[in-house]
Amino acid sequence: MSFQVKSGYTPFTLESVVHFLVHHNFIDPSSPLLVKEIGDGNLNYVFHVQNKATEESWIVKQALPYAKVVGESWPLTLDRSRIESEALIQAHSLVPEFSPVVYLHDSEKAATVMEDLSSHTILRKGLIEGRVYPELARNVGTYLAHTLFFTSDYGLGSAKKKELAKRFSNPDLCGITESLVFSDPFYNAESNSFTEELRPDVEILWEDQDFLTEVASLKHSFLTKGEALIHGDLHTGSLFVTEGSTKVIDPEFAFYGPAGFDVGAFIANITLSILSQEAHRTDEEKDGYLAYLFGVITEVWTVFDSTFRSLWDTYLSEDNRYSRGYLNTHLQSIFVDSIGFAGCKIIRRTIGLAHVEEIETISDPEVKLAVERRALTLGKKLILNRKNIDSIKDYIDTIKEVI
Ligand code: SR1
Ligand code: MG
Repeated sequence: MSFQVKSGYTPFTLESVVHFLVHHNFIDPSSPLLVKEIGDGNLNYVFHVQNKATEESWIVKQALPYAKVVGESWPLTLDRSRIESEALIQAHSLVPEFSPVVYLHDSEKAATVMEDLSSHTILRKGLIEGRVYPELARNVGTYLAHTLFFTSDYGLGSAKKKELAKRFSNPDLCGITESLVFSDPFYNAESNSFTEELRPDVEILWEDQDFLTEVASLKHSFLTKGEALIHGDLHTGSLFVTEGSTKVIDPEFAFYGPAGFDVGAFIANITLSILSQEAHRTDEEKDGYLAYLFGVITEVWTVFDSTFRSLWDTYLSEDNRYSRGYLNTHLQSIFVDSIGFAGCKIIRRTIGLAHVEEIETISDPEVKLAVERRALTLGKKLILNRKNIDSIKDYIDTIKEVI
């Protein structure tokens, strides 16, 4: 397999990443350094470089010319590295408190040097450990409202929005989502992966034509609804948290897409955490922790909704002044999309290519199977009933019916 990469590109080693930082004047060649590769995602290398004398540190994220999770048989554009760095810079300009600082992007090396967030934990891991993040829902709701409003026609004006959209054409990464979220889990695709005991449940999904038509309708929205510059992969592995701080990372899937895709991704991944809790908490802990997670879903939507309304009231673009009365309809459409996309995401993480740690680490096969069955039942309900789920309380009640 050969790749079409720029002539100066080679994947970094622990040594060459240091040369790269020296070349860009971040460090002196004589600095005493600690260098580690810490990437645990599906696609990239992530290096942590620390100057032991000054304790300054950096993250260097480098794209590989293929999907690391699959191997060299799945080539991927290195341009996603540029898209990611530009999306981070864009988010930082709107919500600096929720975005890491980008220090430098080198397009030849497909590498970005950014703020080290080692003091933070990946949210998915924190939720597996049963941690509580009191600011999380408010921060994510605020992040979503600002990024999704200010990059839309309503926040930016239609001409500027079209200019911005030119920089975020992202066909390779959108192609991954189109396959792994909206296509492969819904037929007998090679990329799927699930235990044999789940097959009868999966085959029921594959044979339900009304259900497949609803999935096709959601896929059509993903393909065509260029509402806002979305993160595109806002799961709990794309959030770095402490008790008081929330940072959104990894926007390499960013493109102009449906606003509900980001909201739905976050809600879906909190829902997967909810479904898996019976395996991770003791009976005494479980109810309290579930109440916290239900509260996160409720609050993220209510904060998103109220913040988006107030941004609309204050900053609606001049060219959309006659659309002012469209707000309720617009938010209702984002809500319905969010529920449907959440359903697709819950199903893809259960039977598709890339699963989630909170379910994969369940050691009792019977408990794991029961959790996976509930995930499929819930995902299907959300997709089929999304237009009748009228409020975030209805969404929570739908999860409660299933568990
Ligand atoms: C081949 S990449 C698999 C998944 O990892 C990313 O986080 C995205 O969710 C993608 O679908
Ligand atoms: Mg990622």
